[in-house]
Amino acid sequence: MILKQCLRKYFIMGSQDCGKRKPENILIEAINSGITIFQYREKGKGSLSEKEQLELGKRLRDICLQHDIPFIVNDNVTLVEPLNADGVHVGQNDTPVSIVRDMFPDKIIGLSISNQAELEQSSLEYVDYVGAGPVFQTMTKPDKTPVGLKWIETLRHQHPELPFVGIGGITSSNATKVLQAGADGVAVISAITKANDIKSVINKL
Ligand code: 3NM
Repeated sequence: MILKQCLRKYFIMGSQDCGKRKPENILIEAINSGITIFQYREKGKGSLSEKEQLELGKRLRDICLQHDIPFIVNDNVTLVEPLNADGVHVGQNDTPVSIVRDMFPDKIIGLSISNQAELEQSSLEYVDYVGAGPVFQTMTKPDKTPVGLKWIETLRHQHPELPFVGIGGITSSNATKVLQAGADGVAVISAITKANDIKSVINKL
């Protein structure tokens, strides 16, 4: 599948996002409901040790493989090879994308870009897609100020062909606005991990 299509419904999850539910079960339900790509993001309060990350990562990786869903890891480049990930997503303060590209010439590389200054300092030539946000206020990253739909419009205007997703505070109620503003897709954590009815949420994304 071409990357822009893969980005359409981008699900991100780590064990810390799942409450009492099993990450494996949430992932399977999300895949059966129509997500198009998955990122394993084990991060922050309640996240697993490195050894446990590797174990859960392998189980989630296998589920994606069985269903032909691209599997991306967040930040941690040391997980890419052990998990045989399809790609890695990094932030502005993680391993620089030029180095990530040297390490993984053929993998998908994603980069978070939240504003014009970050855009100008980013080496887009090494990047396959961008995550733009937080579009709206989000409890998953409560300290980050939302950049709004304006940033989505600005990024699309400046880079008409760049594959990118909006991220941060996106729900079934506001996803359409993010797409209309120019994003190729929407990336969500809590809209899916906290949903009572995962299928219904993903249908509306
Ligand atoms: N990155 P939710 S916002 C992981 O702006 C992440 O780069 C962001 O979680 C960014 O869907 C975010 O629960 C959190 O709002 C997304």
